[in-house]
Amino acid sequence: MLSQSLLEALSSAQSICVLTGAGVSAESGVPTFRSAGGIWEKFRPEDFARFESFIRNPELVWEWYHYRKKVIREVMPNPGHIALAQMQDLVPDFTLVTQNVDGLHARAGSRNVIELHGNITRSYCVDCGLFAGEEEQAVFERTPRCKTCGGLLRPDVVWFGELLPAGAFGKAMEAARRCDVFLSVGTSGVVYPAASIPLAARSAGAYVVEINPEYTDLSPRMNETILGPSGEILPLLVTHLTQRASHEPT
Ligand code: BV8
Ligand code: ZN
Repeated sequence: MLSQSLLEALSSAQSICVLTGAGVSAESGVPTFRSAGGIWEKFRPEDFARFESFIRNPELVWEWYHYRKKVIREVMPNPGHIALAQMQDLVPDFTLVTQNVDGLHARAGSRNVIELHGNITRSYCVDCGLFAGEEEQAVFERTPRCKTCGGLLRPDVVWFGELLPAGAFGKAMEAARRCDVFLSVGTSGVVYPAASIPLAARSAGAYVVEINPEYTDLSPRMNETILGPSGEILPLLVTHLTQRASHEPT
């Protein structure tokens, strides 16, 4: 199933970097944004994931995030998340970068995940900046308010036109530039600057593999695209890396 060139690249890889998008959570039952049936079909990304839209109609934007938080509470990590959590212990240098805000990588056991677009389980006050506690999160008020100053709470995610968390993008680019194998998993590659990370890996000489049931905007720039669901493909890579580990001199 895996190409000879990928098997060779994995056999000698000391450093692996992975970028994931919404597709890696699809098999857990979390709707993606842009593939058929994705949530963006009802909610256009540029309209909903934007601060101006939020201030204009916080209730409507919160309705979308309450829906997504509810979905995320009810799902489990899938074999793709679990494979990435296993992979981190099979090479000396492993970095997982995600565009997802669902926290499923950490729930699967991945450590030090670089969350480029924030995390939907955290909210903070737009006026005083204070983060809301878990208990405040639990209440699905239509427009949650800050307990300290009464300001509007917002999800701790990166909206269009907003900067990524300080340092996150730089750390991701460093990992991409030093890795031997780069995996771009479950992302349509349309949102920047995240989509430039696999391209940086490619130009730095990594073997770059895209894992997605469909071709994407990035496909022509990859070393190869494996057309399949990440929940099936990623465990195959882990099997190969595990076999390699068992043959290595201890
Ligand atoms: C910034 C909020 C700079 C969190 C999101 C013109 C050209 C280029 C860029 C721009 C431009 N105009 C503006 C920009 C910049 C803009 C941008 O990229 N726009 C795009 C749409 C053109 N980017 C920004 O604004 C970023 N900030 O640039 O700031 C700056 C500089 C100075 C001063 C101020 C600012 C901020 C970007 C973050 C936006 N936030 N969401 C949330 O609510 O989630 S974007 C949203 O899309 C999500 O965060 C998501 O993570 C992201 C990417 O989507 P994907 O993860 O790829 O998901 P998608 O559904 O698209 O694809 C899923 C894929 O999975 C599909 O390919 C499908 O085939 C596949 N799949 C399905 N099933 C499976 C599968 N794969 C594997 N297995 C399966 N089973
Ligand atoms: Zn406040």
